Amino acid sequence: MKRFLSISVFLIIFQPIIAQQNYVPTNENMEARQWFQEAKFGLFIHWGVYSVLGDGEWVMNNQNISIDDYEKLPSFFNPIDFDAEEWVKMAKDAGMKYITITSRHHDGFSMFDSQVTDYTIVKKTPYKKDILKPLAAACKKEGIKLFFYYSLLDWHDDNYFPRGRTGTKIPGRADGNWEEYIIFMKAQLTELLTNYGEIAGIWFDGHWDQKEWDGEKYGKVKVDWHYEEIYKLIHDLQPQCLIGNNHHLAPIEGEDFQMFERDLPGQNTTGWGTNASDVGELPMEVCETINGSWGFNLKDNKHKSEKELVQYIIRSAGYGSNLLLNVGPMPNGEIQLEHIKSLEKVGIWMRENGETIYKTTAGPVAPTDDMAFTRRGDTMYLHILNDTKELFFVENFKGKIKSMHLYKSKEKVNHKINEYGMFIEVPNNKKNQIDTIIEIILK
Ligand code: FHN
Repeated sequence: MKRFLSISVFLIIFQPIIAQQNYVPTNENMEARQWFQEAKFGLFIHWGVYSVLGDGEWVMNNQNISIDDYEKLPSFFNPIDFDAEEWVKMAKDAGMKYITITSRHHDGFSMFDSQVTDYTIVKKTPYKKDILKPLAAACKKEGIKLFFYYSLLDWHDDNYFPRGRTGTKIPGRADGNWEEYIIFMKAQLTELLTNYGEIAGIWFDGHWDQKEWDGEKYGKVKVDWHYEEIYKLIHDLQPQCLIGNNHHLAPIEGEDFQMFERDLPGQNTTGWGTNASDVGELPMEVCETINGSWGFNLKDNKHKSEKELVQYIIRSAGYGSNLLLNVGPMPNGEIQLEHIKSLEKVGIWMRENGETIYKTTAGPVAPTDDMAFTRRGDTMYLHILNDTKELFFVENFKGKIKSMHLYKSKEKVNHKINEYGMFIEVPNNKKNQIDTIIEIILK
């Protein structure tokens, strides 16, 4: 049904971002932040009806699939091999401490039982079941925390109007009412935070869709996202629930963690990421794909090696950040075998070396291509990642060292510190292909 732009929408356009005013996190929230900061590794899951087409989660936009045609997709989505317990065990065995799953992505399809729309897995697919329910139960059973990804942007709902920068060529979209859209999101968030037990966090995405873009840089946000009300609603329903928003900006008041997409904090290698000056004080999370795609992509064989995955965990931890590593399950509910196997290998590494990652903070020197530091109290771990020289140099290292040895064998490591930094002697035959860990005890 065609709906018209209301006057109130005109009035709210061009308003600045208004965040949860004077937000004081509760004790539960502060404890949750601490847990999050220590957790270091989580599983990201992008799963929706788009998986049927095997062309990623942006397929609706990329192929300009009309609303009518896309609405046929749910009838092909019947994930009879989905086993929530298997997914959770896989994550746990990989050393992951939490799972973040797409409850609703940009295609606007709800993967849960929502009463405020008919466009849901329960009402529109032959599967007819809510997948978040068994996932929440399995997570609870295994002691894994659960976060819900929630898209702010929607290519399906007419009320997502004014339109954003993306999805503009999707045929069949009508004008709607922004305020109705906000009411809808609040109702869905209430469902997500009421019907699935304790939720560790809400992971927002899509803010950037409403930013002006001149082809080179982003400009003003065109709408009022009502963050103040939305963030307050979440914290009122579940005070411990951590709010993160993938807006690529400095944290907005009311948020509890900051995320970085395919980017180590402050690097902005993508060009559209977060600038170094916008890195805040909140716990951090870097997200990255296990191959090259978020949603299932049949032709994507860029599977990352064990070395790449483990080194990304280490580099993230070297910045004091978590890594949220993504898989895109197939439409039958299975995770690709290549990814299961890679996660098994990562799990073995984490069981042997997790002490140097979990519960650590960033080290004294920022990570480089060749190394990263992690630290817990007076113990520092130097992770040598890509070095073949026997004399390894850490520029700008300062600190008084009590002892230094190889993490595994406990063999003593010779070193020297001068005004330029620290020289460490590690014979090549003592080096590990993925990570040579040196334990340093400070005085
Ligand atoms: O558009 C999304 C994309 O599909 C995916 O969900 C990633 C995950 O960080 N975030 C958005 C792009 O910034």
